[in-house]
Amino acid sequence: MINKKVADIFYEVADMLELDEIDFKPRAYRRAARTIESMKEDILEYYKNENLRDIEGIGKALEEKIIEIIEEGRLEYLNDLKKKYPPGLLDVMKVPDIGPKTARKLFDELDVSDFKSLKKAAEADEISKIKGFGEKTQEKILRGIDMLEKISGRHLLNEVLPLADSLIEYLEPDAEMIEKAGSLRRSKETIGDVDILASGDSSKLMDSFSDYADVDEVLVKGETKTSVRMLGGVQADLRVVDKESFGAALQYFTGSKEHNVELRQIAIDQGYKLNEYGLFSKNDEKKVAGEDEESIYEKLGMDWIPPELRENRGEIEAARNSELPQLVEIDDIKGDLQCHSDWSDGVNTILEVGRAAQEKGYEYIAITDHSESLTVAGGLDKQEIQEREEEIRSAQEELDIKLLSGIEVDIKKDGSLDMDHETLEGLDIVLGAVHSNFRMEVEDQTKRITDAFSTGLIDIFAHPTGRKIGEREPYKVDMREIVKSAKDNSVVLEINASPQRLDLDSLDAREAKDKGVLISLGTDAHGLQHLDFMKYGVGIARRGWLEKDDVINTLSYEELIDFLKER
Ligand code: DGT
Ligand code: CA
Ligand code: CA
Ligand code: ZN
Repeated sequence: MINKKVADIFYEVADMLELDEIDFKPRAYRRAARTIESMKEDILEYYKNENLRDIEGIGKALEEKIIEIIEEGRLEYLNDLKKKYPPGLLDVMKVPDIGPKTARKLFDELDVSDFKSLKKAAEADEISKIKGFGEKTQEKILRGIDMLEKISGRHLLNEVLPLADSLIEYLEPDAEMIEKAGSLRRSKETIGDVDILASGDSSKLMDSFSDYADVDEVLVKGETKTSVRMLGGVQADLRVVDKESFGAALQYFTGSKEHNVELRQIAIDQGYKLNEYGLFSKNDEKKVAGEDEESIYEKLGMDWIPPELRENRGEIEAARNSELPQLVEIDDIKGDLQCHSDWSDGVNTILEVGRAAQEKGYEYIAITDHSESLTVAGGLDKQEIQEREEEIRSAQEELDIKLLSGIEVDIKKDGSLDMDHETLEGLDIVLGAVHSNFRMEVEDQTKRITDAFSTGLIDIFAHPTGRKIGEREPYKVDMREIVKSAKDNSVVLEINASPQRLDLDSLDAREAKDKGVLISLGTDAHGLQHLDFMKYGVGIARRGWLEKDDVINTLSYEELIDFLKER
């Protein structure tokens, strides 16, 4: 769809205009971009019917610009804006704490024109000397640069998975076999590029792939591999192999590299050679396996290893000893344990949320609106919690699914909770979370959280490190202490399934499991479409070696209520 391209150009225009300190125009562009981006219909249809102005927020000026993008494939206005300011300033503005005003000032005073010159200026201690900036701002900018370098070129799962799924659906009729490979198959937290493996008529598959509507540019096209850049910038590789070596290729291109290196060594030690074509006997070069993955692992003397575990973190030894975990699956999940309604910052009513969760086949969903001190998110006070109770009761009458009346209570700076204890005790489920004062010393932050645990009122500690991938570093805590205290106080730790959080990450989740701490999954939904994030949370749980019994969302409603009462 061309919608994405138009939206991206409008976002860029908005950012460039903000550099120019124009007040209302950027907002109009940004609003139009958001509308166009979220429309189900292709705006090409509007263009053909000459009714683009029926779209909300599109007047004459924006209509003309959309037509230009559709007809010319570019927008002259944006090109002009880019002549006025270096386009690299858009990258500078991606650093947290740098808005258009700051970017402009850095440009005017220090000639900062792109990410590279920003880094140079910060490292040369030049930024701290600008009036009104200081050491602290420079520190923050340096930290932001560091974080962006880590994520650079990587994408969030919700940006990539739907795209890969539609692509596979589109290619399926041309393929004998087709599968995701690479980090996407391993459910990694972020994705570098999409790897797809197929067998079938190669020239037909490669042609279909290159012709796909969401392909922006074909980078390399060959008989065995074609690489493209999709609209929005995600790269995708399609590899086509013979059916006889599909399993070997799938194993190879699923990775991880670390897992493969280890596996290849084991093959050598046992007198084999392992590559993307198969497993071969070293003496006579005879192929002993390769059509499917299972037979390769079997010949090497181990159980088949689920892709999420293939990181060379002990899975090979476990597979040899038949000690791999029985990983939790999406179908084991009976409910969602974090979501927000329109009582705080969610967009849907409690009934709408309940209905959507019911349609997903859940037994229950916890409504966990924010508490009072989170004013930006419309946090609830004691009175409002009681009013909300009425609405939960009446929504419950309309539903088969069970609603849990809950809260995401703020843990304040001193470790106390942002709600009186009696009210908290009256709720079905209490999530505790840190939403402010992220930059405390590690000892203080840890104590703040463990103090909150020892009130005995917190059932689940939500998004335990507070990270937002590509936007905010985790706050500094001693995770071993947190896990220990969670164990002592029977607090459950959350894997937040929102693709930008995925927090706990898989390593911390595994550490928690090893120490006997239970995990809960919550999508943190603020709109109905977010309820679909559950699969990303399950992916992290699996990467963390978690089994069904480690995750409280696999409990039935009665079991869950008993558990919450007894803990
Ligand atoms: P990404 O794309 O950065 O999120 O991570 P991956 O794991 O998808 O990596 P990618 O796309 O570079 O390659 C896909 C898989 O192909 C990778 O997981 C393992 C395999 N592979 C690629 N290059 C090598 C290599 O040099 N050695 C080995 N053993 N395997 C490789
Ligand atoms: Ca990849
Ligand atoms: Ca790749
Ligand atoms: Zn939260």
